[in-house]
Amino acid sequence: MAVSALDLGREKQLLKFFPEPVRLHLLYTARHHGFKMSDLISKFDKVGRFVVIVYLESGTMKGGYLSERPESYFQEDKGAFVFEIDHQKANVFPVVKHRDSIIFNNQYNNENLAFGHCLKIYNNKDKTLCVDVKEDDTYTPTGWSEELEVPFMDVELHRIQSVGDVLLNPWRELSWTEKGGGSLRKNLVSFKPACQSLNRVRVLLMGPPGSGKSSFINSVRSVMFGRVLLLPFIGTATKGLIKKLKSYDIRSERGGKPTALTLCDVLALGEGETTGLTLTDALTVIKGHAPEGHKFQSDVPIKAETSGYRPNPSVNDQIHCAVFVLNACQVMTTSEDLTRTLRTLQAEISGLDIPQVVLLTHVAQVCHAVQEDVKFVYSSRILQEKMQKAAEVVGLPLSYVLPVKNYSSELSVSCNTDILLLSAVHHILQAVDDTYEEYCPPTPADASPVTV
Ligand SMILES: Nc1nc2c(ncn2[C@@H]2O[C@H](COP(=O)(O)OP(=O)(O)OP(=O)(O)O)[C@@H](O)[C@H]2O)c(=O)[nH]1
Ligand SMILES: [Mg+2]
Repeated sequence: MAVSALDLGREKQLLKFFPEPVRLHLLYTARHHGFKMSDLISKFDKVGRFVVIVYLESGTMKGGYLSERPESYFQEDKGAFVFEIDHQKANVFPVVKHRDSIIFNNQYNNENLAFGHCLKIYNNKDKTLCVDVKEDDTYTPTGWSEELEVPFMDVELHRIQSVGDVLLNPWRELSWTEKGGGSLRKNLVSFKPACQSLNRVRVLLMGPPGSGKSSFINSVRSVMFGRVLLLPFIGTATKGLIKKLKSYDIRSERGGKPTALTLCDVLALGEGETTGLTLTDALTVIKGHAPEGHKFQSDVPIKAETSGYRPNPSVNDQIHCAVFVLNACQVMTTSEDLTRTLRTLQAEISGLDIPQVVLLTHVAQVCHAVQEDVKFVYSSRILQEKMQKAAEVVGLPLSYVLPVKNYSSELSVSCNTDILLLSAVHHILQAVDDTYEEYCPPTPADASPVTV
């Protein structure tokens, strides 16, 4: 495991350079990951603020701060600074000439990262990591005398994380253990709806294009199969990939018995009644009139004449839980049109006495702590805000919002991602039981005498 060489005293000095309380998150150490520029560059996160530290053999620490991931050859960074810390002093030198604050090159064999000309990290002729220091007018005068290939012991890259990002105590409890995951899985496998007239629970996923409806289905199936499935119905199309009503039974394992859960995929919601899944069609699907495989057309609503139309759907043809799927990365900027569509749907579905929840996807994309480990979902302040917004957009209470991380780029399943997905499924099934237990008429089976 990579461990930082930073001792507490020098870490405190370094953290004082930041006006707000921050903490460091180690991404790279040369000693652990390799003395090559490509190793260092590959460890930058996609977003964030970063600090590079060089531990010189003299005992001094020199380094630089970037308020953004380096991307371009000359990167303007008004917040950049270089610094030096040793046992007597800690000095910070803010950038003066913003335009040249960061010089970056990640071309193969020519990789380098430099803070003006004050501190340059690059590969030497032997393709090993190497550091030059000197004084340069890009930053406030450092008084550093020029030293090429200065002897050093280690180079580290850290991400700067605001302390306020992670709450000390999670605001919802979840057992992040294999045992906890195992019992959630068992619950799903053995689940039988409390209402005996229900054979199975049909859950409809509705949301804008690309929100992760199909990925959720794929992810739940992946959890049950124990490996990430690669299926063709997941896309990156902005206009919506899935056009049909398609129901997926969730099996307990590959080739195993179906659980009582069926997840239904539909055309993405549009903004208003003219594109995407219309309000009329959504309600027709929910009431169970729409046939499996129905191909949606925004301008041709489903009606009695539609091929396969069910005029008298049974309780088992209906949808038993409506799930609004929203992307955590986009929820803050939900358009007025989409908000109106979601709220109208929510109000209409409430009128049908059908439980509703919000599934918030892409949770690892909005918070570093969650990206590191999804077990931080309920400790992440950023995510809490996104969940509050998701609740507001749809018009449901926060307790109805379920965060998930769908499998997207991973090739194998992971315990905590599974737990979060299974927990969402658990809440959906719970919501169905809570609702249907209330008003489901007793079936003949209820009245039959108990046989021992
Ligand atoms: N990182 C990440 N990516 C996700 C997540 N959910 C979905 N994606 C990605 O987002 C893209 C769209 O996902 P889909 O599942 O196809 O979205 P959809 O809602 O079914 O979209 P349409 O069928 O087009 O309406 C895909 O590239 C997925 O891999 C998630 O939780 N995290
Ligand atoms: Mg889809």
